[in-house]
Amino acid sequence: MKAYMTFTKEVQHALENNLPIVALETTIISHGMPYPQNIEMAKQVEQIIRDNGAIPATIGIMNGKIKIGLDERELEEFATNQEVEKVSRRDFPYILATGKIGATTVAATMIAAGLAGIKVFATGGIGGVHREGEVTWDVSADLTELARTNVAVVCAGAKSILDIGRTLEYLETQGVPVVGYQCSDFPSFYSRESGYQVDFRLDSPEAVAAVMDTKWKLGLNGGLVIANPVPEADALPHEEIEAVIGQALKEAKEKGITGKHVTPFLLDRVKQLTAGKSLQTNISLVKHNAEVAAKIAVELQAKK
Ligand code: PSU
Ligand code: MN
Repeated sequence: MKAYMTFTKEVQHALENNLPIVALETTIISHGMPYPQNIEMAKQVEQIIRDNGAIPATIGIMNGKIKIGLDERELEEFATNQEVEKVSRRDFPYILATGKIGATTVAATMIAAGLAGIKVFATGGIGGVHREGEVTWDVSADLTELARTNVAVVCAGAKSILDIGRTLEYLETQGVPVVGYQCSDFPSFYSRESGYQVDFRLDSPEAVAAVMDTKWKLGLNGGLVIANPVPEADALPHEEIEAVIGQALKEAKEKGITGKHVTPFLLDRVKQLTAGKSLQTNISLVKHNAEVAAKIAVELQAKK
């Protein structure tokens, strides 16, 4: 896969000089938020990573190449082009061979980051086992990627469009540590709680970096989930969001939405049904994750 990768000068320089780097995904830009909030978010998040001492590497696919680091014009393309496809592990060969433009999910970003030697990745929320997954078998490839690829994913937990209990059970089976960053309850994206506990609570970036470093020194391959709750001021009340999610799930079922279209459909409906309130929450939590991820990347690099 390395033959298909290109690096910006900045990321190349950071890799050669062992500087801390934080990977970022493009699906959140192309399929997770509307324009122009998506491009504003993408730029702000990169700036937050720089302000906290690390180099951002937003990852996406264009012209038959996996790009590690995107310039402003390319970010704008991911934010505006309606043709951008959603790329998970399954989709790399098709998107690369056809030269299409592809936004990477958590799973795909982990693959590219892992190969590039980037160990820390900031996003919004991870995919998981969907509600009624025992019937539909809809289990995000993000979970199988977390089982095999050595990247820590800093996120605000998982949205309750998912079955959070089964998602955590799956991660346990696959040996993926779920760390609560300054929290004991696993956050549910819009809300700081889910009613489920994390496996391990850690309160500093150094402590998180130490667990990551130890996992990989032990030869235990795979990722970690670093769950970082949305800042209090931007959290949405649990009951409010549950009602909206119930409605969105009902519509998805009625419309017969399946496969990779399920998550974008639900995200879009939740946004519409909360009249944009969820968007502000989403932006706030991504920025917070970027800050924490940069601090972890700095501490991890200090161990080398
Ligand atoms: N969850 C969110 N926001 C997102 C996604 C998930 O709260 O934008 C995106 C991420 O890119 C994630 C993908 O990797 O959706 C999961 O899609 P699927 O469920 O089809 O695996
Ligand atoms: Mn799915």
